[in-house]
Amino acid sequence: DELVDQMIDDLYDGMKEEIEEGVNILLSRGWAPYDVLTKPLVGGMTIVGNDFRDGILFVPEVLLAAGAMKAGMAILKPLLAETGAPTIGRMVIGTVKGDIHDIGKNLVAMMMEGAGFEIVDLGINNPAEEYIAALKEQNADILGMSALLTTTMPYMKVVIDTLKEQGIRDDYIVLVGGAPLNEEFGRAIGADAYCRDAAVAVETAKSFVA
Ligand code: B1M
Repeated sequence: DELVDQMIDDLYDGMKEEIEEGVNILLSRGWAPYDVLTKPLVGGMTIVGNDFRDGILFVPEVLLAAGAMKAGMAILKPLLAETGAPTIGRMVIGTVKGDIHDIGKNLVAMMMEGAGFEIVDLGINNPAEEYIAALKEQNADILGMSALLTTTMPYMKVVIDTLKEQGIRDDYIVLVGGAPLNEEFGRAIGADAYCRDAAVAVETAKSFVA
């Protein structure tokens, strides 16, 4: 699709308005919101990530791309959350301490909301105390943690260990996700499940609360 290719280029170049326009055009052509999210937006961000890794793009450019991605997501959010599903559980979600990546976490929050979960979004850079206070205050069922850096993902274990020390680990379903994680890591730190992407997070959360 020509427009999708154009949007991938526009995302790469951080062209916020063009992304908004492209999202609206795809929707008007009858595209499902989830496909608009995954093909041009997540697809574009994958290319940005590769070039960032390879030293072709730098933080300022990546921030612009992230801004364009967020603008597109803002249009899709109400559509993804529009299922009218009854509330099936409450999740506290946030990115771990030391980590400021929030696009993936926002996407998970959005899709979970669409599936009927109530979401308490703690944002980025969360210490264990922050998660735990929110879990208690909000009487949540699920804890979701996101990490995008190999240097911050071990902090997830700190949070789980703190829950254990307080004797409340088993009061919550703990789901973890983020690009550098895998199944084995999830098991090793004592999470209930690793979620590869937002759709898997929804399915996994549903399977636990059902
Ligand atoms: Co950063 N960054 N970044 N970055 N960045 C990565 C992660 C990196 C892989 C890029 C690279 O080198 N290829 C690399 C990490 C390398 C490593 O750890 N081994 C990296 C680096 C090094 C850094 C800095 C250290 C760079 C620097 O300053 N020198 C710095 C760190 C700052 C910090 O956090 N302390 C940094 C900064 C930034 C920006 C600020 C410029 C920007 C973030 C903007 C923002 O988030 N608001 C940024 C971005 C955008 C990226 C990449 C390009 C894209 C991340 C993203 O949004 N992906 C990323 C490269 C990459 O991942 N390929 C990169 C799209 C998103 C939809 O996917 O987040 O994976 P993702 O989420 C998925 C799944 O992982 C899963 O579901 C989501 C949806 O399907 N998931 C969950 C995620 N969280 C979940 C939680 C769940 C369940 C599933 O809970 C239940």
